[in-house]
Amino acid sequence: MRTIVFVTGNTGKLAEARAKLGPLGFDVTQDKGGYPELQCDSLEEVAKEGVRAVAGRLDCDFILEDAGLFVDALHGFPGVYSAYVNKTLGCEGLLKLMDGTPENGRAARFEAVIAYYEKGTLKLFKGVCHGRISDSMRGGGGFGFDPVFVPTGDDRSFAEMCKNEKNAASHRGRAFDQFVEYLKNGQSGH
Ligand code: ITT
Repeated sequence: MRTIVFVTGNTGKLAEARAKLGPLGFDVTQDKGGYPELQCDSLEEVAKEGVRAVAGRLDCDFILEDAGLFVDALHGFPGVYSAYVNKTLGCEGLLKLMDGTPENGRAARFEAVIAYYEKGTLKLFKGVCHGRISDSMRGGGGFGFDPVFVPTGDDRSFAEMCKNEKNAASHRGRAFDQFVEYLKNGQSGH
């Protein structure tokens, strides 16, 4: 069993990483040391800055992941500000911002960028999941904006799915698929 150190304070992300990687023979351990999330224009930049900070204190290979929800009707908001907006406005606040937006104008996508720092070299793996913002909160699972996000091809919100169902469709699951491919073959990523 190979160990992967995941630098995250988010137990929802950690549980999803374990559900995805555990059956593939990887033991995911959490590092809660964190890193400053600088105000950057893209998830990739946030992740790269995070790696810079963590590489200074950890003496081993590690991953971290930056994710966000991009809502078309809000011109991509909350995007790189998703963690802050989730803490302050929450799902209810997001639904209020979307008040009056018709069904066909509620498109949104989740994006996740995994940064893997391996022996001084950085690799990025990106996953995207398209969907829409529902008109009410549904489901008790998951975390963050899961109760209001319905992935394309399903009628259920992420919070109504079990971890494996969410991982099969989600931005994080897709980013981890590429990461695992890289670990197996030593290729892809950028
Ligand atoms: P880290 O310690 O890993 O940075 P975090 O919660 O601060 O944890 P991010 O900076 O990546 O993580 O913030 C992204 C926010 O976007 C997160 O807090 C959620 O509110 C939301 N989010 C990201 N992925 C999500 C998912 O799969 N389901 C629901 N909400 C998600």
